[in-house]
Parts: sequence; structure tokens; C-alpha cells
Amino acid sequence: MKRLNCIAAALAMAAVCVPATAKEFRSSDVHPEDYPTVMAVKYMSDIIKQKTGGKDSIKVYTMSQLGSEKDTIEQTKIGALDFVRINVAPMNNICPETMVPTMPFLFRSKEHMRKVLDGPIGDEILKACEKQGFVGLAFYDSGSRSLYTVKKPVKSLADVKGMKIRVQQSDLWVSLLQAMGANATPMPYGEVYTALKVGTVDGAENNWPSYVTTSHYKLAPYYTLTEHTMGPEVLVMSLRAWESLSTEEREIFRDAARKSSTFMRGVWNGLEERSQQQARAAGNTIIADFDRQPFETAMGTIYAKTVTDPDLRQLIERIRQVQ
Ligand code: GTR
Repeated sequence: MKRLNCIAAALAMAAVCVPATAKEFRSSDVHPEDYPTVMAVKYMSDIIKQKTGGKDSIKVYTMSQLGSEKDTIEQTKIGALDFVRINVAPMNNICPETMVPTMPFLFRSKEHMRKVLDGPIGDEILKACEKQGFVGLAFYDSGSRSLYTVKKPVKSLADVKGMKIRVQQSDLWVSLLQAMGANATPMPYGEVYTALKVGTVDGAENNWPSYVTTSHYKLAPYYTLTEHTMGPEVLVMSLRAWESLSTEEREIFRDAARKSSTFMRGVWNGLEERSQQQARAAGNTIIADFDRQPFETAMGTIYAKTVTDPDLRQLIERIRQVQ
């Protein structure tokens, strides 16, 4: 009886113990703890932890603690970091296929974007980054990006001329803002607040949640609804870390990533709405009544200029055909 008790106690202990080989993978994000992208990767970690009996999990390092998006992408490429959750833009130079969903005025609606990214085209884009050392696991929503400025509202394309506008660290983004006539200034996300504050830049562009959670909306009160791109967020794993996983673990990671994308969308919609309300409540000027066509025409010129690879052109065509 005593012996049986002992075995039972040992078994009970084993159930709460973390396996000796437990591995905590590291992931980086530029956003705070309660931002949907961070919540999504934590959600993914919970699923993985449960399915692997505590063997694997992911710790998310927030607020650019491990570096800017550009730096953490480099770390992930060489396997110094296991995961990175970034926007597709800073991947553009390294994995050209990610330029495609970054292109301006490409997606007709949120539904169109989700349908494309959830289907074979989305898979192809994720898969394409593998030759660069990344295993693409999931796309997350990022809403639409619009221009915001500190001193002067943008009501027409002419207003943007010569303005210094911060862009993500991507050549495509530089071309995009140049096409609008702006003086494009690439810089890491974490430096934009100070740049807006001290006047290094006259404005930036982003979606509602980023505009508000960074407090940029307190410095740049004019938000012009250009909605020029819906470039999504992406979660990639370093090929090196991926290769350390068993076939079974890979399946678990892929499935958990897919689930985290659905979870993220649920959180995202609400935050987009609340962020917009917060900016309005703060008295910010939202410019919605303006002619968007000149913006679309100007930015449209970058298609011919920047997408020269026939395969990428075809990918764009296929996206347009998705109904
Ligand atoms: C946000 C995005 C970040 C980062 C940032 C930026 O919308 O979620 O990953 O790319 O924009 O503008 O740098």
C-alpha cells in the first residue's frame, strides 16, 4: 500500500513537472503586451505548451527589447532568434515575395485580403521566404495604413509634396512615399515618437491601433484616410529552430499558428474601432472627405517601377482575380 501511494505521488508530481528537455523559444515584437500580435503569439504558445505536454513554449519579448524589426529579422535569419513577428514591409528587401501584399491599393477589402492570404497565394508567399532562412507560419491582420501629420493636414496630394514622412525600413516603402511626392525617411518603429516630437519628420503613416498605442496621435493630430495599403503582419520562425523540431512538433506549431491567426482577428477588429474612437475623442482631425484618386494614381506608378520580376507580376494578377 505504501509503495502504491509512493507511485501515485510520483505520478502526480510528474504531471505538474516540466519535462527535462523543455524548450522556451524566443520571439520578438515591437508592440506592447496587450497588442493583438503579441497576444496571438502568446495564444499560440499556450496551445503548443498544452499539446507538447509542457515541452515547448514561446516567450514573447515586446516593445523592440531585442531590436528593431530589421535587426530581429537578421537575427532570425541566422538562427540567433527563434521567431519574429513583423510587418511584411521590413521583409521586402530580404524576401521579395513579401512585396506583393505590401503593394498599394491592391486588396479591395479586408475580406479580399483575408481570402488571398488564407489561400494558396498566402501559402506561396510564406513558403517563398524559406530559401532565405525563414519558415513563414501565419499572417495577421494589420488594417489599412493612412498618413498622419504634425502641423499641417494633408487634404490633397499637393499637400504631401516635400513633407518628411517616416516609412518602414523597406526600399519599396521609400518608392511609395516618393511617388506621393514626399521625402521618405526610413526609420525603426521605436524611434518614430521622438522623431515626430523633435521635428525630424513631419509625419508618418500607420493603422489606427499603431497610431494610438504609440501615442503618435498625441503628437500628430491630423489623420488622413488614404488607406494606401493593407500590408499584413507575419510570423516567421528561423529555419534553424524549425529544423530542431520533430515532424509531430512541426504539425503542432503549424496548427497553433493557424489558430492564433483566427484568434488575432477577433481581437483586432475591436481594437481598430476603439483606437479610432480614442483619436476622435482626443479631438484629432480625421480627414476623410478628399479626393483619393490622385493618391492611387501616383502610387500606382510604383508597380511598373518596383515589380520587375514576371513571377511577382503574375502573383499580383492572381490576387486581383480572387473574388
Ligand atoms: C505596425 C506594425 C509593426 C511595424 C510598424 C511600423 O503597424 O504592426 O510591425 O511594422 O507598423 O510602422 O514600423
